[in-house]
Amino acid sequence: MTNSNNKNDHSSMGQDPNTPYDKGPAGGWGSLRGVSEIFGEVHGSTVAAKILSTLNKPGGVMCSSCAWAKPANPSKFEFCENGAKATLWELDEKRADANFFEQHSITELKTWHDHDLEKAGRLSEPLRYDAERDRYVPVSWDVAIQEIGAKLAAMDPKEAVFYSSGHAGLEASYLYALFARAMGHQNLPQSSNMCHETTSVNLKTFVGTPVGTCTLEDFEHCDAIFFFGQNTGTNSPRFLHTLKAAVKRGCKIVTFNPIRERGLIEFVDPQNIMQMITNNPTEISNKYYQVKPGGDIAVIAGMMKYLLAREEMAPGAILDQDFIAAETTGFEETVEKVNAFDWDDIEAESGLSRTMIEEAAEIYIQAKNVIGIYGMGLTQHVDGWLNLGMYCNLLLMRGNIGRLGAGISPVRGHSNVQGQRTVGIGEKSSHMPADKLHELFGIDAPAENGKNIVQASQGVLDGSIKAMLSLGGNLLRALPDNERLEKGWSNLDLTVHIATKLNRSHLAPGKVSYILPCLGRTDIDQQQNGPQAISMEDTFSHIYGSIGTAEPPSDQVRSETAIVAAIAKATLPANPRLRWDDWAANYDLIRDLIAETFPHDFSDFNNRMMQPGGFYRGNPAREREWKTESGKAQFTAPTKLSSLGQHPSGDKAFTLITLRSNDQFNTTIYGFSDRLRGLEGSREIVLINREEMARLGLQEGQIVSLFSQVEDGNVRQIDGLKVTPYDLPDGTVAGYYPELNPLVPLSYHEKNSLTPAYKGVPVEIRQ
Ligand SMILES: Nc1nc2c(c(=O)[nH]1)N[C@H]1C(S)=C(S)[C@@H](COP(=O)(O)OP(=O)(O)OC[C@H]3O[C@@H](n4cnc5c(=O)[nH]c(N)nc54)[C@H](O)[C@@H]3O)O[C@H]1N2
Ligand SMILES: Nc1nc2c(c(=O)[nH]1)N[C@H]1C(S)=C(S)[C@@H](COP(=O)(O)OP(=O)(O)OC[C@H]3O[C@@H](n4cnc5c(=O)[nH]c(N)nc54)[C@H](O)[C@@H]3O)O[C@H]1N2
Ligand SMILES: [Mo]
Repeated sequence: MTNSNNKNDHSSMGQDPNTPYDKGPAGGWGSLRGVSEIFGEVHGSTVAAKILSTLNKPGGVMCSSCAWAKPANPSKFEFCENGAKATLWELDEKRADANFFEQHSITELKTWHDHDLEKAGRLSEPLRYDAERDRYVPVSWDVAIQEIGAKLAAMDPKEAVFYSSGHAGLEASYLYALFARAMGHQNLPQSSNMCHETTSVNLKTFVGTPVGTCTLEDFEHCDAIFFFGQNTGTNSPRFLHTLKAAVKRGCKIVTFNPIRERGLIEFVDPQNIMQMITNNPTEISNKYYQVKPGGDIAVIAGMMKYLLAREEMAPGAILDQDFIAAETTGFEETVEKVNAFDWDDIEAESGLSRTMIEEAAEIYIQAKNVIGIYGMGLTQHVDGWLNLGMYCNLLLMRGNIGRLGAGISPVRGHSNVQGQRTVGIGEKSSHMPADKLHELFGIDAPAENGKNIVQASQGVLDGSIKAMLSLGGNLLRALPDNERLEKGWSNLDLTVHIATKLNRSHLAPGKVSYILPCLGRTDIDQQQNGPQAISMEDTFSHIYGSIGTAEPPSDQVRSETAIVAAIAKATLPANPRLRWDDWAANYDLIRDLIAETFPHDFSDFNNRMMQPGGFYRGNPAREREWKTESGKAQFTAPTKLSSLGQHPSGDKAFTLITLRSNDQFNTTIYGFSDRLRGLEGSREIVLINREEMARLGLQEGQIVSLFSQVEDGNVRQIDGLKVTPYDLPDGTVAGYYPELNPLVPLSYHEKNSLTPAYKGVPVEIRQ
């Protein structure tokens, strides 16, 4: 019930969070310090320096952190603070080896902090859980693979789930997706199910593509960029260089976010000596509006009302009527619904004044080309579909999709999260063409869809799922309701983790449980046919090759591709067309198969993968080819003004936003400094503004509990949170992911895609 993951007290009294904006701009000296702290702590060798110098450059290592583009003409250092942290974290010289596991039982390790589990070092040999000794013990690869294969072969395929976090390259991912379908299931959930699934499902309905329509080139031609719920400074810092260049050209940036995120306010380019010496930041956002969580539909409805009113005064001057008539459907109904909304309600739901919303709308009108950026602030809400529908409406009104300098642009999370979907990871039959599977391998994939991560988790709880394979990731920290789920996990017959570092999910072993250590992106991948490259896709649908150059952590560590191939071979009946050994020996063969399976996206894959700037697989909506049901871009008539599933009720009730700090990559906690927000020392905190503190009689530093207000018979509670004053809208509290995940019910998710609504949970504060 309580947050037990707190053995080491890393807290020191934080700096005064009431003035978080005096901590200096994003980038700058702070980012260099952030890197050097990890550099000194984890790895001081020249190998690390060498790898960093090749990061995100053609022929080098593609960063394992975020999915931002790798430009054709990279800077001298084409990496950011967080990319460097991710790289150095992987190049860890410490080893979580047999000796480590001999010393620490699972019961003990469960009391460790996430940070300390990963700090144990790189996993370096295959391990099997020994229940009697409550320890993971070394095992040979042969025994591990044969036992896993035999267990999988003996079960109903639909009882197995193959999860992947968005790290693994296209080669391993394709084999994984093929393996599942050859076995007879499509239970292929992915981290995007907790992330941009709202995009994949809903953007497809609105404009006929599950991914964004922009490329890097558009940022050279846009006149305004809107930001809804994406935190660039922390989550895709290299984007700040693109923004800086756009600002210098005179491009306007308008941000809607409940939190004043440093990186969207100002930025000192750590690669620009003059800026560093003078500490003279570039101002990023012209306008920054602290919308209430879930208030974006109201904001956009207000902006649309303003556009419609202006159009009425000067017909043809504001809207792109030709575009609307020729390329879209649903406009009239949408106009009717938007005009029916009252300004008082719009102001109440958004927390912003009519003047502010009209001011933003005027900037939108003045710009010829507009890009709409968004992130988790729009996707992780119950009515996330309507957030995106309204955003598309706004852009479509002035023809801002499908031309240079304009478009809708989700910023993806994991470095290959988008690419894994492109090559077949996903629970739907449509994710991998059935005719190709039949033609190439004689496989008939199941016609019915498999389970996404919410459905798979429900299956763990109700006992219908028996085996869980994880290609990376840390589900028992990342998922909602993780405390409830952890209990269900131990009832699984088989759990297999293919991982680089130890995490909490490994500590909930099923009846038979393995940890299989794998190579990371930076490691040399030596196979029978020589060293291998792997590939990945960025948020702009560009595909790049990546070659690791570091010595692997031990000779026992295998590539993800080789591990997946070996388990598949041990599970499936022999089929001469499934050449698992050959594929593991030479990844060129896998890329040929990817090109044959998805010819439109990957033709001539092997020859193009090292192209500087990556090769573009194209996007139909960018060409105004609308692959929707109607063959047109779809306006969405709004049904409500808030994307919250449930408004909090009562005096002590608040909407909770769960946040990432600048010192974490998802569940990997590098440290305890959220430098850009001026928060230091502790992650067990609850942010709330001073007026709300006074109203409730709360003192700074006081310890409180949060209770979830979603009622389904389960009490969801977190104790021990330190009250920390912070500039937030009224009625809003915030705290860190993953610590607060037990408060989010598994059933509280976006309507169409089931993406958990991590950004709008109704909670109550209790003293
Ligand atoms: N350093 C670092 N980089 C990362 C990650 C990491 O953990 N650390 N994670 C990676 C992954 S997997 C992903 S998906 C991306 C995530 O990157 P983002 O999409 O930026 O996601 P978050 O940091 O969760 O939150 C985004 C912002 O939404 C705002 N927000 C919350 N609720 C609302 C709302 O209702 N409306 C609006 N307009 N804004 C709101 C929050 O204040 C926050 O600034 O980052 C990737 N990059
Ligand atoms: N409350 C709340 N919850 C959230 C979110 C939120 O905003 N709020 N965000 C959600 C989002 S956007 C996402 S994407 C998910 C993230 O969910 P996951 O992707 O499942 O989690 P990660 O923390 O990225 O996984 C970290 C682990 O991956 C393993 N790993 C690292 N590198 C590699 C590699 O190269 N190969 C392999 N095989 N393993 C590797 C390591 O063992 C490490 O411990 O969390 C979601 N959960
Ligand atoms: Mo994500």
